Amino acid sequence: MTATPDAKQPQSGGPPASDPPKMGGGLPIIQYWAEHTLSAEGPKLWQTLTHKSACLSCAWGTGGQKGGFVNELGEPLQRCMKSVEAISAELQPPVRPHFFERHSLAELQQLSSLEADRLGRLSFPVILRPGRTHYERLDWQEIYRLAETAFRHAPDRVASYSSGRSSNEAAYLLQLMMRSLGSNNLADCSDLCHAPSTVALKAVFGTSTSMVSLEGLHQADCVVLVGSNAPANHPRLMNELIKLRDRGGKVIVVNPVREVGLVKFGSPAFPLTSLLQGTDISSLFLQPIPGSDVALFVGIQKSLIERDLVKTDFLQAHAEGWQDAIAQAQATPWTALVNTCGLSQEEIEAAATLIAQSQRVVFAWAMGVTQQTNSVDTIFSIANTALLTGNVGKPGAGLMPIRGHSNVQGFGSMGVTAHLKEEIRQALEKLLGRSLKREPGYDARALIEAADSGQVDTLLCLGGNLYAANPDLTQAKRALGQINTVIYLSTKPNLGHFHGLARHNTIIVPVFNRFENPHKTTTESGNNFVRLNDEGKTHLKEADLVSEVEFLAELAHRLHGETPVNWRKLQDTRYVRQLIAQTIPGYEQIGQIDETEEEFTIAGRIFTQPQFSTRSGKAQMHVTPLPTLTLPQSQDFGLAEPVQGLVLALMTGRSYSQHNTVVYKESDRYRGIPHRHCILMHPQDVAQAGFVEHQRVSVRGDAGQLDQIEIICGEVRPGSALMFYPEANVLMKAHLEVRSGTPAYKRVPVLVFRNETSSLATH
Ligand SMILES: Nc1nc2c(c(=O)[nH]1)N[C@H]1C(S)=C(S)[C@@H](COP(=O)(O)OP(=O)(O)OC[C@H]3O[C@@H](n4cnc5c(=O)[nH]c(N)nc54)[C@H](O)[C@@H]3O)O[C@H]1N2
Ligand SMILES: Nc1nc2c(c(=O)[nH]1)N[C@H]1C(S)=C(S)[C@@H](COP(=O)(O)OP(=O)(O)OC[C@H]3O[C@@H](n4cnc5c(=O)[nH]c(N)nc54)[C@H](O)[C@@H]3O)O[C@H]1N2
Ligand code: SF4
Ligand SMILES: [Mo]
Repeated sequence: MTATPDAKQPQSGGPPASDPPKMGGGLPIIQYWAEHTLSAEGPKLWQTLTHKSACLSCAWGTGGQKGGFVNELGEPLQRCMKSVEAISAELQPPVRPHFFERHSLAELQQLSSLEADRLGRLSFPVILRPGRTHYERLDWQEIYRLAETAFRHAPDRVASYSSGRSSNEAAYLLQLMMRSLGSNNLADCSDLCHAPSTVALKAVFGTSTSMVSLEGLHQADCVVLVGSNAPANHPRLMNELIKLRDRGGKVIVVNPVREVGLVKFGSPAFPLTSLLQGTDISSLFLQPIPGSDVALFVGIQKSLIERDLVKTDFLQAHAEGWQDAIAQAQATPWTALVNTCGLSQEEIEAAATLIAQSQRVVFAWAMGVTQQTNSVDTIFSIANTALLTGNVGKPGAGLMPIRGHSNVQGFGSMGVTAHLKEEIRQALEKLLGRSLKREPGYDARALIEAADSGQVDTLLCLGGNLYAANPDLTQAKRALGQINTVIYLSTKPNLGHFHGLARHNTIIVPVFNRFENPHKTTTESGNNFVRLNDEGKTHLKEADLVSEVEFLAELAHRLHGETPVNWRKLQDTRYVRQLIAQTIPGYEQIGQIDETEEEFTIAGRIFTQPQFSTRSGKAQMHVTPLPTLTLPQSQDFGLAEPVQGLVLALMTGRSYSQHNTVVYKESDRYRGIPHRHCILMHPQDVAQAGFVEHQRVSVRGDAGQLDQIEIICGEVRPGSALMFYPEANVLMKAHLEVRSGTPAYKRVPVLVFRNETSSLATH
C-alpha cells in the first residue's frame, strides 16, 4: 500500500498510518510517555504531572489533592497519555514578543489548527482594531476600559460563551456578573455536547449528571458503551473496562465505527502481558446506522418483553409511564426496528440476553448519542432499558453520560447555562437581594443565530473556540463579525482568534491555565467528584498574564461596584467558594475545603436507592419514537451536472490526536488515517461508487464542500463515513435536536464525488 505523495506520515513511532494497529493503547503509549518525559520539556512535564491539580484534558477527573497520578479512590497510576499531550501543549514556549507585528491577519488565517496551536502560549494581551491588518499589544487599563464600555450595553445584547477548562470559581463569577447585568446569555460548550443528556436525565430522574460513582462502576458486571471513543477521549475509563472483563463482566459496544481500542486495549496500568497483548474489551460489538440507536434500545426492550424478562415489580414501585413505553416496544414490529438500525434481530436479542443475564449494568454514552437530531429520545430509550431491567438506583448500576471537558460539568453546576435551575435562581436572588430575569438566554446555537441577525453587541469567551466548534463555519464567521466587541480569554492561539473576528475590536486576553493559577481553584469531574487544585506557577518568563478569576472580578467590580457583593474581594477564591457553598445545591462542603482540603462527591447525585429527584420520587418514562432515517439523492446537492459518487451519513468527531478544535498531530494511527484531509469509508462503498482507496474526491454537504479529500478504507459501517472536525464543520448547516439545541454533527448527509479538480491528484 503506498501513500500519496502529499499524505503526511505519522510523526512518531509505530507502524505507518495506512497499516492500523490491531489493538488500542499498548506499547505506543509507553513510547509516547518516554519521548515526552525524557525530552527537554521532561522535568517541567513531571513537575506538572505531579502538581496537585485535576488533569486538564477530559472529565474523568484524574489528579487533585492526593497528587497528580491518583483517581478519587486513591488508586495510583491514573494519568494517561492524553494528559501528557494536553500538558505538553500548555508547556510550549511563549508566542514571540514581536510575532503579531510581523505577521498579518491574512497570514494568520492561512494557519491550520495544529499550526495555530504550535505558535506557543499566549503571553501578552493583543487587540485587532477596526480596519487594521495586524493584532497589536495593548495595556491592561485599556482592556478593562474597552471591556467595561462594551458591557454597558442593553443586557439582552451582551453574551458570554465558555468552554469547560476553567475553574468552578471563574465559572461562578462569570454567571454572577452576567446575571447581575440582567443577561442570561450564558452560552457554553456543553450546548454543543452533553446538553441532550442534561435535558433527558432531568426529565426522567430529576437529575442531570451521571448517577454512577467510580466506586459503583467497580461493582458493575456489564457496561453498555454507546457512541463513545473512550480509548482516545477517556482513556482511564478503559482501565475500568479491562478490570470489568477480568472479573468476568461483559462490555457491549454500540458504534458504527469498529474502533480498534474498543475491541482490544493494552493499558500500562496493568501487567506487561496485558499491555503487550491487550485485553478484549467488547463482548459484543454492534455497528448500527448512525442516528439509529433508539431503534436498537427499543429492540432490546421488545426482546426482554417477549421473553418475560422485564422487572415489572421494580417498574410498579419506582417508575411512572412504563406501561406506555412497554406498549410502544410491543407495538413496533421487528422489521421496523431492524430496518431502522440496520442490525439483525439476532444481534439485538444477543444484547438483550447479555443485559438480562447481568446483575448490575451501567449504561454509558458520549457524542455518538448526543450529537443527533433525536438524541433526547435515544437517551430516554437508554433510560427505559435500564429501568425495565431494574438497573438504576442500586450500587454498580445506572446511567453514566461520559462528560467532555475536564470541568464542563462544574460549569453547569455553577449555573453557567442559558436555562438556570429554579433553586439556583432563588439562591442567587437571595444573595444579590434582587430578582433576576427568568427568561432563558442564548445557548451556543441561539447565540450564533442572534449574532448573525445583528442582535449581539458584546461577547466574552471564557476559553474555547466558538468559531471552529460550530457547524457551518461560514455562518459562524459572519455571525461573530456582526458583534462589536469580542473578548477572548485564552491560553493558546486557535482558529477562532484569526477567523472569529468582531466588527470593531477583537481582544485576546492571555490567562493562566489550571496548574498556573496563583490561587486555589476547584473543578468537578463527570463522576460528580469535586477536586481542589493547588496554586502554581507558569513557566513563561516575563509573561503578562492574568488569572481568569482576577479578570472577571475586576470587570465585575467596574460594572457593579461593591454591592451587593464585594466584587473585588471575589479575587480571593476562598470568598468565591463561600458564595458557592451558600447558593449551589450539593456544594455545601466546598465552604470548608480550604481548611479540610477534603475533596468530595456532590450530594444528591449518585443514586444507590431507587428514590429519584422527581416530584413523585419515581422515574418518569417516555415513549421514544423511531426516527425516519433517509438520505438525500445526489441530485439534491445543488450540482449543475450529474457526478460519479454516492451519498453517505457522515459522522464528524475527533482523531486520536486532537483536543476538540485543537489538533496535536496530523495523523490518526489507530484508524489508519494519515492526515486530516481524509474520509474513512467502507471498502464496499468505495468499490460501489467506482472509487479506489487513496483517491482524492470532493465531499459536499448542505453548507459547503471540501476538495482533495483522500479516501481511506476502514471498518466503518457501509453507508456511513467518518471525518474530523473542525475542518469538516464547513460542510454542514446546523440541524438541531430541538429540546437541547445540540447540533447533529454525527449524521451529516454528504455527497462524496469525483471532481475534476479533486481527481487531478488521483493515483
Ligand atoms: N484526547 C481527547 N480527549 C477528549 C476530547 C478530545 O478532543 N481529545 N474531547 C473531550 C470532549 S469535549 C468530549 S465531548 C469527549 C468526546 O468523546 P467522544 O464522544 O468519544 O468523541 P467523538 O470523537 O465525538 O466520538 C464519538 C464516537 O461516537 C461514534 N458515533 C458516531 N455516530 C454514532 C451513532 O449514531 N451511534 C453510535 N452509537 N455511535 C456513534 C463515533 O464512531 C465515535 O467513536 O471527549 C473529551 N475528551
Ligand atoms: N463537527 C463537530 N463539531 C463539534 C464536535 C464534534 O464532535 N463534531 N464536538 C463539539 C463539542 S463536544 C465541544 S465540547 C465543542 C468544543 O468547543 P470549545 O470548548 O469551544 O473548543 P476547544 O477546542 O476545546 O477550545 C480550545 C481553546 O481553549 C483555550 N483554553 C484551553 N485551556 C484554557 C483555560 O484553562 N482557560 C481559558 N480561558 N482558555 C483555555 C485555548 O485557547 C484553546 O485553543 O466542539 C463541538 N463541535
Ligand atoms: S482519563 Fe482523562 S482525566 Fe484521566 S488522565 Fe486521562 S485525560 Fe486526564
Ligand atoms: Mo464536548
